[in-house]
Amino acid sequence: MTRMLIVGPAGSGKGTQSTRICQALGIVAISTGDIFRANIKGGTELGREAQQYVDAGELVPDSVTNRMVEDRLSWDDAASGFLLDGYPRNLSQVSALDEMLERLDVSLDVVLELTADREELIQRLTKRAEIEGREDDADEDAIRRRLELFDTETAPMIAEYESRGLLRRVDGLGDIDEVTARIMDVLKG
Ligand code: B4P
Repeated sequence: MTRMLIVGPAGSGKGTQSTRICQALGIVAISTGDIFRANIKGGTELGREAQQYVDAGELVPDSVTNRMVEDRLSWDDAASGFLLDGYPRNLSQVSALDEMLERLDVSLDVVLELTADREELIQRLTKRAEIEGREDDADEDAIRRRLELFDTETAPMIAEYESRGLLRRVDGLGDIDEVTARIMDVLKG
């Protein structure tokens, strides 16, 4: 059973690789971004709360996000392992997750960081905007804001997991299969 996080800037391949990792390990992928997008599409109350932030590339308020993750972690399918994609995204979410895991009496096995340079990230997001039409990918200001927030909010939380000895860094450049192979090597090791 594996309980893990995948972290990295927008466009680093988190969502793409999560699906593959979860298939290989037989665990469930929980993506905060996907949950927000599904709720926005479905017009739920959570979607209405999140939409303005997601569209602008801002972080959805911690109180909303933490509540949503705690609820999702209580589902039966998460009892046999999970991969959290896109959460936590700042130090305050790390504290909230620590408390959730303590209540569940479980701990994290590994935190996987995907790296890629800014030019590649922007290229990937721009391409996805053409293919999938995600609002936050189509807006240059929103992309810039997401990358900025990664540096100011998310990088310190990654440093926290590094200090706990949980972090494994994987180069996210190259084609999707190559990156998956690198990740699988790291997870086996
Ligand atoms: P996310 O859904 O997490 O969006 P993301 O950072 O862009 O990652 P995603 O997983 O979609 O993309 P990936 O890198 O796989 O968040 C969206 C928004 O939700 C946030 O801005 C925020 O508003 C909100 N949110 C989410 N979590 C939150 C939290 N914890 N707290 C507060 N707010 C939160 O892939 C990008 C593209 O690259 C894809 O098109 C893919 O095909 C391509 N790609 C991947 N790997 C590639 C490779 N090796 N080569 C070429 N292309 C590749």
